Amino acid sequence: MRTRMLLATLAVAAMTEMVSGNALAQPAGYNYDEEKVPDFDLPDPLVTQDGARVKDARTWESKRRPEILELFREHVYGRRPGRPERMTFEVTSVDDEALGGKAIRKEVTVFFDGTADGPQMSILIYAPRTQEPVPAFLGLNFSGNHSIEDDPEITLNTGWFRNRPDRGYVNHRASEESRGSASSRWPVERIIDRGYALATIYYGDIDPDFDDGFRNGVHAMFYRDEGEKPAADDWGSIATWAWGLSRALDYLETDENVDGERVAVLGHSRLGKTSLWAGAEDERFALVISNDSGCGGAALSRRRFGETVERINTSFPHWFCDNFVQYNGNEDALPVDQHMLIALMAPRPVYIASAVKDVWADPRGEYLSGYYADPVYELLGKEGLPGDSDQLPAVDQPVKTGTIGYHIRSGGHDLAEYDWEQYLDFADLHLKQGR
Ligand code: GTR
Repeated sequence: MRTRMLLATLAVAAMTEMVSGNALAQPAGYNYDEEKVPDFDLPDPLVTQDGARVKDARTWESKRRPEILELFREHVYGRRPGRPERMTFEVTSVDDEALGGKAIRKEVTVFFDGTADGPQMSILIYAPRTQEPVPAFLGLNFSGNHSIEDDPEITLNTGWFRNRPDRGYVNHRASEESRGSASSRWPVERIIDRGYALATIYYGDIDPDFDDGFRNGVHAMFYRDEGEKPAADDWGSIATWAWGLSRALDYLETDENVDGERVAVLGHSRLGKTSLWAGAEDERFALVISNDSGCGGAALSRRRFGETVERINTSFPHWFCDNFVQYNGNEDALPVDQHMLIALMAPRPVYIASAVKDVWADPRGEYLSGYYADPVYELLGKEGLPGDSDQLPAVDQPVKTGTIGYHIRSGGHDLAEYDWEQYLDFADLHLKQGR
């Protein structure tokens, strides 16, 4: 797996602050030139730490997969606790006639420590009005459950938000004006019409997205001692959000409208990094989708194209575990790269999506993760990425017939209706056909 060589460490330069969810301006001082991508060696997903080649599914499952998972926990995302013993669920609202009568809408509160004043998250669920439980998409949202649909019945989230006065977020709080402000990203009616349920949670319910030394959100439950310092391999925010997705799946497994064995986890950008890590940590997720996840998500770190490990650890010190900082400007020392994260989904279906203008996220690096994960799928008897080419497919020409799906869409950094259409087709293939 020799590609091209490391020339120099890219310095952290002019930091243009970027607003989450906007078509991103590309900060200056980073590499956007394919010719300047350094040569590098990728660790082989099918060679164990002690140098033995993995030749069968059994060795992958019993030895190599657990080894890779541990490496990501220790060096990248951090370790997480299990399911809290005292966790409880409470259905707080149900409307059997939502969306003009075609859907059931409900809200469910998850009390992580079983107490009403402890940490908690609210799941908003839409499901078609059918007799049978249906497959579902589960994804975190950036702006509150009330932002996905302009509906006064959805509880307005009272937690901390990034200010966006133009969308009704002022003084770090959401106002009535913010209802439906993210509806372009959540085509609820279309999802229902295609026979799927949708479940979503505000990511800040699980862990507010700012650096507070791993104290707020659900971390509070696990660091009781004031002076206790989180360990270098303790969970960062991405691992915490991913843990929240597993807790939502714990609930969905009990919901009569949803088939808990057919839940696709999806996320955009930092929440795409999160959906990938959720799928790696929790094999109950039947399908995993990364939308424009970039650095620390689907993009290969060693390419140092667009956002780098150093830049992400500097701008967002709370996203990864503290050990990840060792790889700032030192990507070649990483015992993993992100193709191995994709390989952790195998043999389950995974879809990676990029956008042409989203160069900060390195579309080619996102594609290559799928490409280099493919041998693991082949070993497990699945067609991974169709075509077996290391060249990006044409724009707006999805590759969606294999177990690894991919597209590069025209336009910028966003979760668009086009993306959803491909995910729905991919889900039809893997979660509906043959059942
Ligand atoms: C950017 C960050 C990206 C991506 C994005 C987002 O500022 O550099 O890695 O996660 O935010 O989540 O919107």
